[in-house]
Amino acid sequence: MRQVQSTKSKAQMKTRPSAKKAAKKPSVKKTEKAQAKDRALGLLPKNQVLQMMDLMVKSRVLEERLIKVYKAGDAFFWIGGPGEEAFGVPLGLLTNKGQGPAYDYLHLHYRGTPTLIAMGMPYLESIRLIMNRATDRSTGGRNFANHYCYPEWNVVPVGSPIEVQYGMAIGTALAQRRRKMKKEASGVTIVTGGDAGSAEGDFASCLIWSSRPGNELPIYITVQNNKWGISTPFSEQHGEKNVADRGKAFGIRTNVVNGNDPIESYFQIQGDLDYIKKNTRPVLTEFHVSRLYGHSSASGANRDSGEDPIELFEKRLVDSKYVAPGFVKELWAQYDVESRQAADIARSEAGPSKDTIWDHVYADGENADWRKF
Ligand SMILES: Cc1ncc(C[n+]2csc(CCOP(=O)(O)OP(=O)(O)O)c2C)c(N)n1
Ligand SMILES: [Mg+2]
Repeated sequence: MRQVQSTKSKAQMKTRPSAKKAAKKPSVKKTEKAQAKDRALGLLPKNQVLQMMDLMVKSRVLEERLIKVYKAGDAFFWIGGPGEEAFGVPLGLLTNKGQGPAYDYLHLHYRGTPTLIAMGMPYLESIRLIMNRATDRSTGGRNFANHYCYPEWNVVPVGSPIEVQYGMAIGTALAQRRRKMKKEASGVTIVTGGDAGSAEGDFASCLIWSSRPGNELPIYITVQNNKWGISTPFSEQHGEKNVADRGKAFGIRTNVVNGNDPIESYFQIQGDLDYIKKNTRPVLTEFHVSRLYGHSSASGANRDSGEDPIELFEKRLVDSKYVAPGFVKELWAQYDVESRQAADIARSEAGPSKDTIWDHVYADGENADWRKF
């Protein structure tokens, strides 16, 4: 079920690094390329293309607000997904959102904000999490930025140890396979994670468990390859050309796509999910994405080099006259105001009290506090 959200815009303007300076005259080759891209845009209804642009900006503004919150001393740590919007937003739009195995499960890592934004998460909920407020609905103010948990949308708690989500995802996928075999309504399990984390055993376990002959799982294994694991480059760690190639040994359908192109991502994700639902078999797709603010606040959270999927998409929309120049700047300013207001609200709220430290550690709080054994 796709979530359709309206595109709002206000006239307030905010200064942003200006769009690419006046270009040289495009060569014939470049013009042909631009036309080819325009044709790709036309594959989706215009309102959906604009909705995607809107959500990508909405997500980026939130991430930049989270970074400001951290830098202002209102949070201990930031980690997030600026640069992954062209993958995360289509994923959120295509997820069948709901609670229980009849819907899709999301086992996300800490770069999942674009997906949550596309699913309808309000700014305030993300900002309460990074500010560790008692009102934080994901963790009660007890975890890092971007460690979301939305039981009613099957967004299982994001963990800090990397890649464990690939092992956990097997569980929901197995439950969904069993339902499917009984002809009960059943969704798909979706897991996201980084390239470096694919070196962990959990990733290998995921490939093995999802492809057991006769017991193949309805699981969408995705890797967001930003070519870095903190400060270790992909090129120095991976003998395999693509992370996705590892799936081939298990007979898993694999793909490598440009995750900085929201249209390409959209159709890839849509096709992959359709295949998984139809065949009850896994797919492994690797999305090449950018990491635009470094690893986390631990490395400074400053703007880094790299392709910006929002700038690229904006240029395509302007070139094909979907939006006027300045449209994105206006949108940006509107969301910036919204994000500042949300931060002001969260700042005024209290942190968790010490008597809540054991809440939600075990089901129903049973035996949670070892001092009361
Ligand atoms: C099990 C475990 N080992 C190490 C770490 C420290 N750590 C946090 S993020 C990270 C790098 C992850 O890189 P990648 O999987 O490519 O994801 P990215 O951060 O690039 O999105 C590491 C090593 C951790 N959190 N958990
Ligand atoms: Mg990485």
